[in-house]
Amino acid sequence: MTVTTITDAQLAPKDYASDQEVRWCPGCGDYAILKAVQKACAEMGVQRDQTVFVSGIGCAARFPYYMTTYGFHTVHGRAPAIATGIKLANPDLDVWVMTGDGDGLSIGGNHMLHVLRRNVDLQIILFNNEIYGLTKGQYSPTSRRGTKSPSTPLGSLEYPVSACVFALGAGARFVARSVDTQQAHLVGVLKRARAHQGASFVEILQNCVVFNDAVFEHITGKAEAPDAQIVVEHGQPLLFGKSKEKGLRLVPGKLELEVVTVGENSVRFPRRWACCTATPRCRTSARCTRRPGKPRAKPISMSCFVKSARGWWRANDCAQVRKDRASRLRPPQRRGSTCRACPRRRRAPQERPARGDRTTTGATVGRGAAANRHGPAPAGG
Ligand SMILES: Cc1ncc(C[n+]2csc(CCOP(=O)(O)OP(=O)(O)O)c2C)c(N)n1
Ligand code: SF4
Ligand SMILES: [Mg+2]
Repeated sequence: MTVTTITDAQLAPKDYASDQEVRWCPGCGDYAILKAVQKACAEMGVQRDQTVFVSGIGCAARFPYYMTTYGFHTVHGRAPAIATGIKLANPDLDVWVMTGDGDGLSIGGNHMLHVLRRNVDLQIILFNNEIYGLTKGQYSPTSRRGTKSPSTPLGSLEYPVSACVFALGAGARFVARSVDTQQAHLVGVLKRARAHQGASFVEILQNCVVFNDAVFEHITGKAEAPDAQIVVEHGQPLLFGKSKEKGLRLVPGKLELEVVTVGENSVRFPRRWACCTATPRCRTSARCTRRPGKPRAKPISMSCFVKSARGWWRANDCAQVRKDRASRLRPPQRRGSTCRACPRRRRAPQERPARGDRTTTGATVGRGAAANRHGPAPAGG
């Protein structure tokens, strides 16, 4: 008889799906994200018993229930702190933070900032639906200006935060953006996020069919996507458009991007990417003849657009924590032994001043801070 052992390396996406009933609204983008994560896990051979999904509060935060890995549904905005603790306690675990735009950038904005700054080795997946879904549609920090919601009935006045720009500002070394419905792209991004050592930040544009339906239609719609998305690939020019006929380039001599058309005004792919030298009247060059027309809308970037090495948290800080933990677990010092920090001999316990003795400063031992602040306690006090 042949006995087949199923290892996690052979698991299929459905093996990462738990038996819990999925309670998102029908049509919610969260389903597609769940599917993509399960597919990515299967393709990467993720070990279920070595993986933890940590979430805060919100619709997105229900995620850990639906995975057959370990999981924590924690406190609003605090998933990064709890995930940091988990990673610290066991650096070998694969820890994912699943958060929403409200959870991660509103109440948890501070925690998000610091987990990225510390470069803790986590995958942080932010479901951005530009709304508080769970609490019935209030505007969130990513809602665009003018969003009408129960908490902003006349339209929101604030300018939104860009999740990716926030992450870059916090010093994140891996920042990516994808879309719930673009499965192939999303799975690829998730795999690269997991492969990165250090904090990986992935923003997913997620459709909330109930409270903010079609809010990303101008980016994700079939007709709009070619002109609105730019898929960033390492070492490749930033091309977009139906037949990749358009591109983004730096305006020569300026830290500014402009949209150009390949083949127009001497723009060629890819060698002349830097400047259109044969066009005397262009704004960017005295020799450029191109008359700048109406500025074209710039597409938003997709994929991983920052990835560089930096000392990551496990290597530096976990070593420090392990050292500290080891020193705490060391057997207690014997009486009268030498102090490890200085050549003095430790005082044996019987040499320590007894409760009520006066110290050299005149304070009384053993009566707490108040007794020391206010001098010796009255007799019998
Ligand atoms: C301390 C605290 N404050 C407020 C809430 C109410 N609350 C629950 S979820 C949520 C916002 C969730 O929005 P988001 O993170 O965008 O998740 P979504 O539901 O959109 O997936 C809020 C404000 C709470 N549960 N706890
Ligand atoms: S309220 Fe929106 S985000 Fe929440 S489950 Fe329903 S569709 Fe999804
Ligand atoms: Mg939200």
